[in-house]
Amino acid sequence: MSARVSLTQYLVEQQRANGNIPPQLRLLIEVVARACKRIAISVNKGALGDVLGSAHSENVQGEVQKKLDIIANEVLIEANEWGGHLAAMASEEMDSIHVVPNRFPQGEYLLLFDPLDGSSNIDVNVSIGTIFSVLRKVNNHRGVSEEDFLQPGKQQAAAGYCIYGPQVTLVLTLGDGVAMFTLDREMGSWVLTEKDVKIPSDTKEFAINMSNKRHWAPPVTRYIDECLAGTTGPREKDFNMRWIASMVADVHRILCRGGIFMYPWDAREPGKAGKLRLMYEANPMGFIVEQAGGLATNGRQRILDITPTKLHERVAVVLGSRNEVERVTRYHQEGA
Ligand code: AHM
Ligand code: MG
Repeated sequence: MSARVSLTQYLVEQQRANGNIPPQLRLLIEVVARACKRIAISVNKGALGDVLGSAHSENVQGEVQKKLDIIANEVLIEANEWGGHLAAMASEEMDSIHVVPNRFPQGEYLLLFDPLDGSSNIDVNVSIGTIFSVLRKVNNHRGVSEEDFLQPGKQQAAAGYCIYGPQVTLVLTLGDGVAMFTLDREMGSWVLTEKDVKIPSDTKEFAINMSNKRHWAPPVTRYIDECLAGTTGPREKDFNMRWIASMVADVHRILCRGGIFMYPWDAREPGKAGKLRLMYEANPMGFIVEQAGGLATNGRQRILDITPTKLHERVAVVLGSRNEVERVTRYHQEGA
């Protein structure tokens, strides 16, 4: 049997090989991974713990929060605020940033997260996840403000997600490829189970919420209609469809076997940008997908090039297998 490589060993070896993981960043990744283990325990308790159902509160986007949204948010904050690796955190579930309290040392990184992605799946026992993104605090001034977070996604130092599914898997990029770690529940440790993850450039599988079709822009309708036309249509092949309604689970499938994921421009949303959040969902997933050889755009522009104007900004998302994302983006450029 080949030797098992732990997350710690992987990070140490990456640092030796590439020098791209300063001690604060390594601590940050290990702390987030540990927090994900705690969240996994709560997720697994389900109806046996007091974790299911609504918390009867709303987040800044006006969405009703689930108990697990709040539990996961608290676990991530508590785990991360004392270590000295962070200046501040931002979360999909908090109105404004959480600055590391004065009683702890301030670090040089900023952490952003969607603590529990796929909230609508919590109570029905379908895969959900935690998504995170790491930025450097680039300004050297004392203190930290929301403005420090408004950096384009290409400046991320690291990004990852943890999927709570049949297995608990942590997927990580530090800008040098993508690695997957599976949680060994008996040992309580993360074991490297896949490195240099690559998304196939071609696919016959798309993921989109078809019930929104009447709200899409013409380029998206054209792309999906062509997929649905099958072997006698312009694509001359049959496509399969999957929609889990947990971005983490849909992206994970794409990393494992290819595919295209779209949460497009939507005529109902304010600003019509779509549903997903740039800084907690699109940027980290865009970074991971690019590092695995795929592409991520908003239909017109590379996601990682967008400079955010506010913390909770929404964005249209098209990501996954390179040739399909290029096609959708070309249809947007052609106007339909
Ligand atoms: P959440 O962060 O509140 O859970 O919302 C994001 C989720 C994504 O994981 C998923 O792709 C999408 O919302 C599903 O939306 P819909 O229910 O409109 O299909
Ligand atoms: Mg989410």
